[in-house]
Amino acid sequence: MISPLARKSFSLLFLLTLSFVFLAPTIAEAQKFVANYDESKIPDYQLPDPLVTQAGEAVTTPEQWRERRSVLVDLFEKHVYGVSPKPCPIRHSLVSCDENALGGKAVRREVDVFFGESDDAHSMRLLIYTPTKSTGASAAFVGLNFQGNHTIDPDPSISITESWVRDRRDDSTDGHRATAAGRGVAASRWPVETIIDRGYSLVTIYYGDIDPDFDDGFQNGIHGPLGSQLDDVPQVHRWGSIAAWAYGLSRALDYLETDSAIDATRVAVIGHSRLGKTSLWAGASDPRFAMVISNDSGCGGAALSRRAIGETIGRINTSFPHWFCDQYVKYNENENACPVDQHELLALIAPRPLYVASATEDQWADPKGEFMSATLADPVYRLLGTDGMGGKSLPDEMPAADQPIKSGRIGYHLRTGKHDLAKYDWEQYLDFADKHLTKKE
Ligand code: GTR
Repeated sequence: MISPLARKSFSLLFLLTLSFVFLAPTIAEAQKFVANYDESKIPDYQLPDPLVTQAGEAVTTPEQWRERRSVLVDLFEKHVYGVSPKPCPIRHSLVSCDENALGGKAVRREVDVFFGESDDAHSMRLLIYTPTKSTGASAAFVGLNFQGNHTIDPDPSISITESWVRDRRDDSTDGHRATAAGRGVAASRWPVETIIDRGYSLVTIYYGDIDPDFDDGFQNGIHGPLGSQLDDVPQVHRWGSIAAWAYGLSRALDYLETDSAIDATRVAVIGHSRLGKTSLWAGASDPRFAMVISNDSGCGGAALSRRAIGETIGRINTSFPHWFCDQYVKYNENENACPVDQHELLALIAPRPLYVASATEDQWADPKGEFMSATLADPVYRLLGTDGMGGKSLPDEMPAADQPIKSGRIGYHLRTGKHDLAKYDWEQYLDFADKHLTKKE
């Protein structure tokens, strides 16, 4: 005989099991991220004004902006990208030189730049093309690449990176190492010959040389050897990978200041996607970059976080926990609490030329949010005496696809096509550079 009490407990257990079986998948489902692409479902938000101090006072002069700027840099460090160490001394060594690259149009060099003076200092390899016909030092584009320097051009004499690489489904990688099959696979993103023909140098570095792109608790790459300098900085505010990559770009610029073939006062920093987030932070945190280009940088780059459309802070911190500082997690599904938004990152680049680009099929990166961000940086550019986006007033609407806005200090275009760095993008950047990076006599 089963007692009434035992029967009761049995039914309770049965009910609990049943609800677990049916409810657990529903809970998991609810936690699964579903991107919003509907403008009408954007949560209410209020954007911070770059020209209003944290104490609520209006910033009306370039002097006041300088103060405001340093507060904003500090906020971006502590809440978004993390605090980086002070610049370390660098040393460099020439690895290879081809005076007859691209059929004689360019000199191609590989230069290792070391983070520190010691023999065992961590290093990154710069692949440098300079135009042979250039008289004197040339302006340059500097950008990180995703798969290794050997992937940007099929030239078999470019060394294959020995750093950790993300495994691909093809034969360009093998057990997190790059293979010769990857030579030139990213060439469409790096029109070296066109850049050289237009009179510019190109400097590119594999981003994994600086910091391998996986979450290891901020230990590998330069995080390990340089991180000890941040002992006084609370863990939550220490640099993530984007800050480390940006730090690498600044050390590359330190080297370029010593390279007589390149005019380091005329260097544009360029990046696509996560490396576009990186070029923006590099340009914002290092005012020596004379021009800044963000190609499809999206969430944590040029796009406004508070719109929470496409990729969100919560989603990016879940997929890539190592890109930002740990504090940034506080703003997962809580964007309004973040003391800054990304238009203020763009404003930090003022008055230097800034180009933001989006692509029609890249809704994940929120093209509209990228455009709005660029327009919201305009008042800072105007306060500093430039023409901002150009024209007397700002465009009310996004430009149509393939109709670049590039007459002012802030450029923008929406390219037809997918998330990529394409020939069309480069054509606009080269025109923009012709306008802004020409030598001042
Ligand atoms: C995506 C990420 C984007 C962007 C992109 C990339 O997976 O969600 O923010 O950075 O990667 O870098 O290719």
